[in-house]
Amino acid sequence: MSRSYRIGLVGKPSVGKSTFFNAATMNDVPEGAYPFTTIDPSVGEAYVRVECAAPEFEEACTPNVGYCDDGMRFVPTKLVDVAGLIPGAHEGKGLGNQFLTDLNETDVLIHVVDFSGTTDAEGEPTEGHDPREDIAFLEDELDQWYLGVLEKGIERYESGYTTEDDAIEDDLAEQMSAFKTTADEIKRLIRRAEVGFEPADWDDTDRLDLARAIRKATKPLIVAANKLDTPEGQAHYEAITNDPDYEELTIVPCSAHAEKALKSAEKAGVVDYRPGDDEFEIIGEISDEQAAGLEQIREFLDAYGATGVQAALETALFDELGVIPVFPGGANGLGNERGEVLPDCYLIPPESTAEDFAYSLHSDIGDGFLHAIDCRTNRQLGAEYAVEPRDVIEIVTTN
Ligand SMILES: Nc1nc2c(ncn2[C@@H]2O[C@H](COP(=O)(O)OP(=O)(O)OP(=O)(O)O)[C@@H](O)[C@H]2O)c(=O)[nH]1
Ligand SMILES: [Mg+2]
Repeated sequence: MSRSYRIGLVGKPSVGKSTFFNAATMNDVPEGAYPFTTIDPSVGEAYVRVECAAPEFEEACTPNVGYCDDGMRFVPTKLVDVAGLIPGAHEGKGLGNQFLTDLNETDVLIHVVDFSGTTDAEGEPTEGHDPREDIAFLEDELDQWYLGVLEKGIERYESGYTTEDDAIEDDLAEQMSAFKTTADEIKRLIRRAEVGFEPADWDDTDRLDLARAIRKATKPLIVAANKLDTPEGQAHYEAITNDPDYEELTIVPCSAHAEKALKSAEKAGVVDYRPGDDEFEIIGEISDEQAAGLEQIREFLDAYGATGVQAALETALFDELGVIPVFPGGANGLGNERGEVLPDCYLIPPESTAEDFAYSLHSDIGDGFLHAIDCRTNRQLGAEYAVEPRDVIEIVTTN
């Protein structure tokens, strides 16, 4: 079966991670204006949107998992709400190391940052805090954590603890296996860092640079600029997205509050809202207070195009990680023997080939792979074909 991806929400305390999590998953984990409201990580089901392919075939789909709303598939993915991190977490400060370990399990991170500047480095109320500090601290904290693990790998290599002819990349890959990396990848990163293959020659800067390179390769990250429903948040967002120092960083404007309010109003039958959309419709009786609240949300959507919760999830998974959504189909119609139409939309790893996709369906399908068929054009595709987002593909096998 195709694997499932885990998106991790990280950041200092009180930035809105749990609010984001609840908005995305419609769960009910505690939110609070005090640090360390969350202690144990929660895992929930969120959705990423993929434009459904069925309408192109003039069919209506019957999803196995998730749902389809007016031509938009909502494909489930795992979302993890991690406890807040504070500077020094890698040395055990705050709730410490345990929470860095929770991050091991994730494939990509959304760094939730309080752009309103109303919480300090430890999540306590303040004013005028610069979100740039938070962006830097989290990356430093992760780098220090990676560095600690890397140093252990170097020690292991230098002590000759493992077999004598082990190359450095083998020892590092072994030590860093929790980060889902391989000796080939480590070798590539060492080469790119131009530090040579003799760790005795690596100074502190070389080591930190290498730790950072491994972190970036194994734990891609985007920023959700949260609390943008505040004027201070909007001012910081303007400034930071126009600052050339932040050009490389993907920053998604976000109001977890707005998303949560819209989903709750939808549930109460007061509005018609499809998550991620840039608009909603009021369909029920509302008080003046509710009307004023919804009006503010409407202004937010007009300014930023969405609440940013869906956008952050999809940017992390599809743009930053490069995951490919693909529909298994049939060249003679999309239905299967059970009468289901386009029942699945799988999320497969970046750069997957048609053969990789066959293996992700089942090892027997991979083993028996003959060729694939592009169901839109009925064109035959070879084993090496690079699968593209939203492809509808049938696999033809020997069995
Ligand atoms: N204005 C505004 N406030 C928000 C938003 N999202 C969250 N908050 C508030 O920020 C505070 C902290 O929210 P939480 O979701 O508990 O933050 P957290 O990051 O999970 O905090 P810890 O669990 O302590 O690490 C709460 O008072 C929320 O109501 C938002 O989009 N806009
Ligand atoms: Mg929390």
